[in-house]
This record gives sequence, structure tokens and C-alpha cells, in this order.
Amino acid sequence: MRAPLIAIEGLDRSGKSTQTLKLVRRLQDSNRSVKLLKFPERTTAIGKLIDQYLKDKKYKLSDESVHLLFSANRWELQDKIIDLLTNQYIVVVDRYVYSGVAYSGAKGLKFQWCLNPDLGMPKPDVTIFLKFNDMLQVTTRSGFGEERYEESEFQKKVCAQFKKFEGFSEWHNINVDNKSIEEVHDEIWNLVEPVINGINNDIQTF
Ligand code: ADP
Ligand code: 2DT
Ligand code: MG
Repeated sequence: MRAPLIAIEGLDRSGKSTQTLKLVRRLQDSNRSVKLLKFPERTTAIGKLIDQYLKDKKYKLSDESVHLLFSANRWELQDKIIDLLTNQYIVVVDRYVYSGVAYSGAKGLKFQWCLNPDLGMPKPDVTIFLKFNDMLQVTTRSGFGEERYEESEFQKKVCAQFKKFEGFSEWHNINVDNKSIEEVHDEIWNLVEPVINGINNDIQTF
């Protein structure tokens, strides 16, 4: 028996950080051991480079090298994720491999090329995508536009790339248009609750 890996995905400002925090608190209140990780993890050596790249829109790096940095940033934490799951810590990730593929795919890089560097990383048991049909709802939220990528035409392209994961067995869309934080949380909980007592199979990988 091992703990589940749960990923929350979505566009910029779609509510991922709000929801991952609420989910972690609810799991803690249910007496589960839980760890929240966020990608990119900006505090590592590679993460610091990524942070600079995101904040400084003039910072030049080829799309391919940035893609590989984001993937390397996940590989930096691969051991930790496996250790936590094996030691019965539920791991919740705020963005993961899917963001890596979707954002680089939106720049024109090929899906399989984008996924390749993450092959072998632990695969989530449940992935929840916070989906907007009305893009205006997200691009008008506070803070939108501060970092690279927070531009509505680009976000539409990212959204189209995320659709490519709809055939993945762990993938679940939650429509978040006009839903309160509590309503979205309840839908997330309905998807997560069935796995909180642990998973019988080995950790799956991409
Ligand atoms: P992300 O981590 O996806 O970028 P955040 O969780 O930081 O998004 O949320 C972005 C902004 O939207 C925050 O100001 C947050 O309070 C607000 N927000 C989050 N969820 C909702 C919701 N369901 N309805 C309205 N505003 C929300
Ligand atoms: P936050 O605002 O969530 O910190 O997002 N990104 C993220 C990628 O381009 N590739 C990746 O692999 C990951 C994990 C999405 C930071 C930005 O980084 C983008 C938005
Ligand atoms: Mg966030």
C-alpha cells in the first residue's frame, strides 16, 4: 500500500493554488499525512533560473532549453516524491508534467518531444484540470498579466494543448466557470476522496 499522487492543473490564475491549499487542509483534517509540492519549484538551482525567465519577459532562452529546464526541475524532486508516496504521504502537486507539455506545445513544440524528458517520472493517480469555457473569467482575475505567458491569446493555445490529455486515464476536467471556491473544492474532493486510503498498485510512471 502506498499513498496517491494527485495533480491539480489549469491555466494561469484558474485557482490551482487556492484549491491545492484547501485540499491539503481537508486531507490534514482527515488525519492524513500530506505534502504539497508546486512546479516549477523555484528555490532549487534550476528553479532560480526558471524564476528569472518567467519574471523577466526579455530573458532569452530557446523554447527547447526552457522546456528541458522545467523537466529537469521535476527530476530534481523525483526521489522525494517516490519517498513520500512510499512512506504514506499523499502528495498534491500544483502543476506538473501536463503544464510542461501544454505550455511548450503552445509555442509549437511537438507533443511527444515535450513528453519525452518526463518519461519515467511518477504518474499521478488523479489529475484534475480546472477548465474554463469562458476565458474572460480567468484573464480578468487579479494578478493576470504579471508574468510571461499571462496573455489571453497564448492562454487559449495552452488550453487547446491541455485537451490532448483528455484520453489519459487519470485525467478529470472540472468546469469552473462561475463556480465559487467552495463549489470547486467540493468537486475536487469528490474525485480525491476515493483514493485517500491508499493505492494497492506500484507507483505508475509516464
Ligand atoms: P493559480 O494558482 O491557478 O494561478 P490562484 O489560486 O492564485 O490561481 O487564484 C487566482 C486568483 O483568483 C486569486 O486572486 C484567487 O483568490 C481568485 N480565485 C480563485 N478561485 C476563484 C473562484 N472560484 N472564483 C473567483 N475567484 C477565484
Ligand atoms: P505558476 O504561476 O503556477 O508558478 O506558473 N510552466 C510550468 C511551464 O511552462 N512548464 C512547466 O513545466 C511548468 C510546471 C506555466 C509558472 C509558469 O510556468 C509555466 C506558468
Ligand atoms: Mg498558483
